[in-house]
Amino acid sequence: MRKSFDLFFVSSNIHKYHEAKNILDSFGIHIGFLKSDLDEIQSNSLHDIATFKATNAFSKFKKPLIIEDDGLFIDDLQGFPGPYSSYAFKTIGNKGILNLLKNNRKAKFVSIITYCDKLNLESFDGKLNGRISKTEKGKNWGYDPIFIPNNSKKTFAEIQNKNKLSHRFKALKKFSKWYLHK
Ligand code: ITT
Repeated sequence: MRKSFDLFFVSSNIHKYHEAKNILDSFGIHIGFLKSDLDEIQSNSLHDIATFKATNAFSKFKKPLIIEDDGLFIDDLQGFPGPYSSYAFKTIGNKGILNLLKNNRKAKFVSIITYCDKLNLESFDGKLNGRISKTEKGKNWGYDPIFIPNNSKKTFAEIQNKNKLSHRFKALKKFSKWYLHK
């Protein structure tokens, strides 16, 4: 029998869902997945993009849901790819990013989680500082093989505890606190 859920994660990206599910399970919140390629507005603000995505998803599915918008912001590239992280990954990829960098390798990952239901529209952010590695290390999705979180020598793709410290974990922790008391 199909399990029924009170909350759904809407995304085209199954990796984001798997990580969000793992994190939210640890807070006692169980989510279903609605795979959908949501329209995105072009904006320099992850928050505005996330709000648009969430309201759009709610008008499509009419169920309580969360969406996530992420960006990798690289200091030496004035914050690029930022809100364009998905497009940059699909076009120039990790090799293209590595080719653009010289000495300053500081970067941060940002996640915005937006919840939407009939009555609420709420966003929660998570930020994680780190740096871009000199070469790709380890195998995992997206920018994981080139992002080294602060206080680590290993990339996200090489560490075991990504879901305990990531930008996604931080945003979902704030969300969980709110959701469980709403
Ligand atoms: P949606 O359908 O949910 O929008 P998406 O993949 O397009 O899926 P984003 O617009 O949030 O999602 O794109 C952010 C991109 O940043 C994403 O495609 C990955 O390439 C990258 N990214 C985000 N979080 C990451 C993580 O934890 N590890 C590696 N790469 C990540």
